[in-house]
Amino acid sequence: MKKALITGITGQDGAYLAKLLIDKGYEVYGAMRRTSNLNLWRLEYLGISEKVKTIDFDLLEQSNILNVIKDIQPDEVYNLAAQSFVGTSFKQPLLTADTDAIGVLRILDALKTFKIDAKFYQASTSEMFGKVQETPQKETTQFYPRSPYGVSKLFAHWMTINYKESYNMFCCSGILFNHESPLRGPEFVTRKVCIKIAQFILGINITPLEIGNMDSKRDWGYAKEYVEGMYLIMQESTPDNFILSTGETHTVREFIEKAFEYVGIKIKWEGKESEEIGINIADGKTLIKVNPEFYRPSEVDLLIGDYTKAKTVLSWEPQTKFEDLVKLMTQAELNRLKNN
Ligand code: NAP
Ligand code: G4F
Repeated sequence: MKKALITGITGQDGAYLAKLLIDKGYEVYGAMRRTSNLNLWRLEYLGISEKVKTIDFDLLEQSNILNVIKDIQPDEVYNLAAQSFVGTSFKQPLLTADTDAIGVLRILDALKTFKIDAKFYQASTSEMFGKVQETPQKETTQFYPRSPYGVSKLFAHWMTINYKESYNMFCCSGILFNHESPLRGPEFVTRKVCIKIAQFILGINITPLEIGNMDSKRDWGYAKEYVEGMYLIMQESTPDNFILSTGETHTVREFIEKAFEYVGIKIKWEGKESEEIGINIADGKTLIKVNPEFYRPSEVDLLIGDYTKAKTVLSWEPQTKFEDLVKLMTQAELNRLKNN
């Protein structure tokens, strides 16, 4: 039985990946930091909370990382833990760098120190492309990160490559474009929109959706499919970096329009920039308004990934299209709220 250590087990990808590996017969160790509330709702949602062996782990604590690596002696380490919210990275840049940059180095160095022959996967991100230098973005596209999060992840990405090249370790990265699901954190724009729509429809909260920049474009895929790509990247005989994406891009505005459309509401837009509002055509009510609080000091305007390498080498391909993703997320929120 192979042993996998997954950091970030309480997050969206950690939960989906744990389910995939358990189904494949792995012994899964889920590394999680201590919080005042046990945060296992995603593992419970997937019915695997009893099957994951949870262990205390914090990316900020080197001695803890050393002990975990030494005790478990994993075959595969998936480092999914991170301060993953771009907005917060502007407000907490040092914490973000300590977690997302130095935290990764702590793990790499622990693996090197104990000469553990484990494969290591780093959760790299399309945020590293930032102010994009080429469209669509490929594995060879030059990086230009635009946030403390993106800069920290780029450090971790290069450290992963550096440990591979310097110490002959199996270190690889997935450069993943945005991937969403009903398990997405509520602060990310897709789930935020879907939660609000479910609240409108069920009459729980009828204040307008407050939103930031609606013109940025993202390449949104379905998280459940992306963890399959992570697994395939780790099964290669030589470590390499792969983009996982859909090859399509849509604005935040389109996501909002499609999600409202799914519940039978057509939106018309009035006003400009911070004064813009979205109105229900049927009754003239304001359902959306821009709140500049959600703007970022510097924005990533456009992301669209070329996943040709993953398709050719790994036979990985995304299945869920943008509109289906919007529908499945909106429906999941409606179900969740009705059941509660
Ligand atoms: P997520 O839902 O925000 O999960 C992040 C996980 O990291 C949570 O389990 C969190 O624990 C944990 N964590 C945060 N700080 C930690 C620390 N100091 N020590 C240990 N654990 C810590 O993120 P996700 O969407 O699953 O993404 C997984 C990874 O892929 C992240 O590294 C993210 O940056 C990267 N990524 C995500 C996307 C995407 O679109 N989802 C795209 C590209 C790359 P708590 O539950 O305690 O907060
Ligand atoms: O949903 P978001 O917060 O995701 P973002 O910034 O693209 O980052 C996500 O994807 C990255 C991969 O490219 C990951 F590495 C990262 O960990 C994370 O998972 O924002 C998407 C877009 C941005 O342009 C943002 O400015 O939506 C815009 N936006 C507009 N209004 C908003 C809002 N974002 C949030 N979170 N909340 C808003 O009200």
